[in-house]
Amino acid sequence: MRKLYETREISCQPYLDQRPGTAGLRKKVTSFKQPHYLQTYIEAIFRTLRMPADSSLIVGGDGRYFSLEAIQIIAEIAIAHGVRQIITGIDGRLATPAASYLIRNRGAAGGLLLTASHNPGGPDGDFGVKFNTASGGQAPESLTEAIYANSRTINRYSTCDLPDLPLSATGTYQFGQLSLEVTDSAADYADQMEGLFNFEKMRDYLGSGHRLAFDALHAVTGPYAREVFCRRLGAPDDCILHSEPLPDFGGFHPDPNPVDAAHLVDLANSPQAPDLIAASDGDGDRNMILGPGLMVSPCDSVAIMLAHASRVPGYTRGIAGVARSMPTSRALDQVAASMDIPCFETPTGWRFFCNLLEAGLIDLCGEESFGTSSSHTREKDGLWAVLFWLNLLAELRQPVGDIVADHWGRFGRHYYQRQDFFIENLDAAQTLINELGAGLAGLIGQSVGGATITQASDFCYEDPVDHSHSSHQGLSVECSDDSRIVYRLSGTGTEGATLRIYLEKYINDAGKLAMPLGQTLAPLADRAAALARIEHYTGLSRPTAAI
Ligand code: G16
Repeated sequence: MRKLYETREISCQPYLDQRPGTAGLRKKVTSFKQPHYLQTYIEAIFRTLRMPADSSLIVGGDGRYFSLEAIQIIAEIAIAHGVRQIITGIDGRLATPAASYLIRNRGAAGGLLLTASHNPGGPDGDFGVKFNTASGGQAPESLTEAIYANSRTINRYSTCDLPDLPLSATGTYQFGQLSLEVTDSAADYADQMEGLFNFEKMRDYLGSGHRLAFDALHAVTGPYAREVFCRRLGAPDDCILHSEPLPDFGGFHPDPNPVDAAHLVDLANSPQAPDLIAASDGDGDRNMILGPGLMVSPCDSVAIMLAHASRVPGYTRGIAGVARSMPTSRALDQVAASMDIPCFETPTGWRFFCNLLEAGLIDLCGEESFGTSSSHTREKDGLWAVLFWLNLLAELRQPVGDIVADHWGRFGRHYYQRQDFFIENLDAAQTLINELGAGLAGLIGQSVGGATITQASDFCYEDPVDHSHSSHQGLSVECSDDSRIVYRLSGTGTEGATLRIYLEKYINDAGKLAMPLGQTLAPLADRAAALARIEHYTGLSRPTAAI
């Protein structure tokens, strides 16, 4: 009979498909359940990292299907690699921003975040593993590539047998040399938020007839939202919708956007619309902000936050700089320029913000993909963004729509939309990008749809801190009518390919700031489709979704 805690070696065949995408390794649950699949990847992480003996590790995630089995497997491999402490949340649940905070706060060697973020869960859904470094931030590209290279060579891994881990309540347990701590990360998180926002003012606001609706989409944020909004801010229990975390997210697609969370757009457009409506995603790092009659574009949201940052206690000391991903609209740049602070343009993927945050070059950053955060953590943070807006509403006592309209009146409006084309054939999608990329230089000076192409480039980035280079990070076409089109392939899907087309048109004419979005961008969408010959390569004449 095998002895508990005794390290043993298991032989296996390497898997060749474990290359992480935009944010960690994401695959179907069925892939992760293949024999030794997760084990191989975890072994590759440990071999690449060579963590110091006696390290602590944060392990946990959005609680999706397969999480509990994964935590058990990871703990057994971790102990065989000398890890002496694992900290996790109740039922193994840790929101991504809370995990990032715990890594930093507890001085852990890093964290294994078990999430496929906004991708659906359940036995036929997706699972994912993301490694975060001791800084709390996502592993940089050089590290994920090294892990991938190692994963292709793994033909044995070290593990041991542990009893079933008791994860259902807080406590500290000892298993041989491993100490397991199950912590209430919602309380830790709420404490951190109390240091950033004016809770008294928000309590007054909510206590004086203003209403909030927060939809946790049956994902990880329910307990956090209950702690923050109900226990600490006095909001009624029923302001949290779908608050119970479920392994399959209750069938929701846990992506807070106007297509997958259309019920919130309906609520915003109804006569009963609360003053602030918000949602987060599977692992709690994305946010969607709505007010009566409108959804705030994530690109506008981060720009508005910057414009009003001095009203929020955590940011009164000033903002050193800001950053956005390349496809995100330039609304943020406009505000940064008015404040005379730098605005960095990075490739898509939160990991690219981490060096800038760590070096103190930026304090606020955001992406079109419903992610916003600040230097308080090294991940994007859904509830933090909702609290920022709630704090702003409590300060300004204006409806969300008026705050947005005032912002456009001051800075002009960046009309913005992302169109997603789901393409079954990955090769067809890659050919489209390759062909468009190869012809970029020839586009400059051409006339399209009444405008002239002024710039066309394949975005590459040099990190200002470590000077690493990342190439082929999206194709950008700018036109003389203050418009821009960006093309890139999604890096978070688990089947086929999703071509993302980002449309942006800047208008600063007071009489034209409230035009219908779709209608305003329709000519640009036609231009984008024609330039990339989308129908020719994919057979698709319309986007699968417009967000
Ligand atoms: C991840 C990254 C984000 C990025 C997004 C884009 O989000 O963390 O920084 O903007 O992917 O995804 P895609 O490559 O599909 O456009 P998440 O929330 O899935 O972790």
